[in-house]
Amino acid sequence: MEENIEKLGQKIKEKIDAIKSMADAESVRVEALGKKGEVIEILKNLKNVEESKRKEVGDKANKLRVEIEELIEKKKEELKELEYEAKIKNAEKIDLTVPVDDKVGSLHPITIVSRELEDIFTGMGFTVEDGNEVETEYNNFEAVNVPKYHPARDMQDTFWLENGEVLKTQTSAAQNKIMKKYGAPLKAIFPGRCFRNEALDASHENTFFQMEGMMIDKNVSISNLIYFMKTLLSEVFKKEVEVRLRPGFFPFVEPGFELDIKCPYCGGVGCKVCKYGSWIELCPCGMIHPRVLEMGGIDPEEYSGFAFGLGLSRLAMMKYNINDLRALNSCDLRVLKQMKIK
Ligand code: FA5
Repeated sequence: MEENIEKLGQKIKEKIDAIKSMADAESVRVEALGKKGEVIEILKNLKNVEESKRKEVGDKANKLRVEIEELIEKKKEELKELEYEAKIKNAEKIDLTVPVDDKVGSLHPITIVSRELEDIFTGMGFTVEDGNEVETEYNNFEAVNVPKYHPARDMQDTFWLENGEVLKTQTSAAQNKIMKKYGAPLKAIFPGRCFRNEALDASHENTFFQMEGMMIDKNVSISNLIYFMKTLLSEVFKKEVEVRLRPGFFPFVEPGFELDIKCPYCGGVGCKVCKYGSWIELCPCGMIHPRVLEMGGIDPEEYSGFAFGLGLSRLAMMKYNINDLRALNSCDLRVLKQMKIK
């Protein structure tokens, strides 16, 4: 009997060596270890083995069962690996030119608003620039006139990396690099993801989007700023939008403003969107501080400019009547399906 087990083991191992496909592997497994498999039959019939030899035969058959299980599993892994390599080598080629089925998904509301703004601004001669998400402390703070230990740093609770860099708290962090890259005159916008350590609520997220804009030239004034913002917002909301400026403090602009829009939903009568205040705070802005121009390599005696930092997430929220900003980052398909816009 023990000799038979050895011979059987030999025979099964030869079959395992010859396996060429997953189907082969499965049939060898069933033949040996299935309900009526050869090894299982030995175990089932142990009661018929002479008592003195029963334990020894049982141990051997069990050992063989385990060994075969392992060998077949190993073979399956090898086959998977070969299949994968073959796919990479030749078979699967993806045709990137096949038209996308645009009924399956949709662009995210923030992407839609961002692209809409990019179209409007490029039509007015602005370039669209990229910014980093990880920034140096210098670009995020010092270069926009927020020195170390200045109380203005407290306005933005920041995520610091171990190497001393930060997750960008504002798109203004790209101002210095863009000034150095293009010099004056320049007209640029730079949308981007920002991060702050915030107490979260319906209008505050720890990860949100802003769109920065800068125009620098000779004789740029606040009137230019108001003109561009009015044109932009009227296009976004598809109607004439009334704006007002209030004084606002940002260390990198002088004077600085908060730009509010007359609520585009109720026309200023008062509603839930404007919290019955008639105006919505949307876009801090101002004339770029001479020191910031200087740090960007631009002569403030010759040039002036405006900058603004539009809250893109909040604009998307308003445009699409979303009453909680957190829904935009939720990645919850049930929520995003309701926002399927284009
Ligand atoms: C700034 O970030 C300035 N860098 C803007 C600026 C640029 C001013 C250029 C002057 C010149 P503030 O912290 O207010 O400012 O943010 C700008 C906008 O980003 C806010 O009006 C708001 O719409 C949006 N925002 C700020 N924090 C959050 C947040 N936690 N969640 C969602 N949106 C936010």
